[in-house]
Amino acid sequence: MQIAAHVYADRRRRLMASLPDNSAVVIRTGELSTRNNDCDYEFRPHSSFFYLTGFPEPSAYAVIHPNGDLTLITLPKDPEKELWDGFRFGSEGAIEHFGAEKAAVLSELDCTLVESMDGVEHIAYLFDDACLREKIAGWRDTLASRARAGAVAPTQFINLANFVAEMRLVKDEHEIAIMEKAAQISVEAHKQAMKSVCPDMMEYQLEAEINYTFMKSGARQPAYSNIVASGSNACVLHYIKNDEKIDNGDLVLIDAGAELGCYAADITRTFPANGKFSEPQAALYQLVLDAYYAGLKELTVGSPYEAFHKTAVKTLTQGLVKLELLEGDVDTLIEDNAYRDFYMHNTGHWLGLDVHDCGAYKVDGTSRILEEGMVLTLEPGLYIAADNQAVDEKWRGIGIRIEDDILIKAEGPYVLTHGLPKEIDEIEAFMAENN
Ligand SMILES: [Mn+2]
Repeated sequence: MQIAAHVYADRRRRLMASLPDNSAVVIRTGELSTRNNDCDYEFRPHSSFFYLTGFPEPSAYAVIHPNGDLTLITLPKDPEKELWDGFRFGSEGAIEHFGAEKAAVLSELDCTLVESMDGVEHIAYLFDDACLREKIAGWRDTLASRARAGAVAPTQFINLANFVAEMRLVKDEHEIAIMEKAAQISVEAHKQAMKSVCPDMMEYQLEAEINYTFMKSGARQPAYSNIVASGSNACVLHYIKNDEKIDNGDLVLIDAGAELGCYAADITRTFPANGKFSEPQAALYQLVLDAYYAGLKELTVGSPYEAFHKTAVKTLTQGLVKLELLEGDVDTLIEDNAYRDFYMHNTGHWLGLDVHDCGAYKVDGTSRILEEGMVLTLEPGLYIAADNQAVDEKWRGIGIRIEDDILIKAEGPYVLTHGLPKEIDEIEAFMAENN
């Protein structure tokens, strides 16, 4: 699923319209990174670079000129290198397939950028790219040193981050189509895990079912490191070792999503290794599910971003009091963050090219208002540490999270990750039938 070159051109036009007059954008995708010795990790483009160009190769730079034209600076065509490492588009390919008006190769980077920046007042780049910052300073110095020859160096530097983030926050129809596909591949993977789990298998053996389904379904890799956490490992929020044995009676928490066309899905399900929730597991699970539904209701156009988290926290705190895991007045407990012993993360995050996608959560100090086309996760959870002596023994070591990907639509929240069991009886019936 590829997005057509004219869609990227339109994004560049909109970006330039949001920047001051006589601005140019400079952005790079980054380099291959070494795993060990002469082995590299597979390259994955920088998300904002990819969003603006669609160009997939490492080491590339892009300049968007004040008139909206694109110059791509890429690795050169090189038959010897391509024999070993694979195809490169080169300058001709950059123009033909990616809509660049001009192209250059990396050996021409400095002269191309000095020429591009001459006479441009504002340079917009990502301030967190320290390597690019240093290069831009060098190109500026070169122009300044040529002032008597008529060169004009830029005087203003703008952080590109917020401008691109505002655009990436609202997904277009092409992005939504890819994200729903990534979501549905991930749904299949979680179903496959529920079908395949059995006590005594290793967590990574269950993870294999996830990766197998991603790849078989057309997604080359996960969007982030899979979490397959059995028993109290589920209380470690970013548990990715996945190397322990799944015990009979454990809950298994799987947080895994496929990446497709550089877009992420992000799903968590928690289910019993033996197909049947114990009573305390079911009580906590139902509470998390109640918080999920309470949060879902707040995911509507015009609602402030913070509303669904607040609602989820309220539901969880009420339930924790009812289950006698907390004691006291609900509002006071919320004010005192008492729930944080059991619920220490937020109820969601933006989702897109990055699993924790860009986009400010607050605007002018207040919570952002949800708009049609925004995509976020809804992921309430509860985590009772195995060594928590303050609670009844039956709760200890239970970790639960339920996470779906939600598209904000005019008619209400749309669950991109639809079709994956999450009710207790639904999960138990699905596992009884398929496991
Ligand atoms: Mn998430």
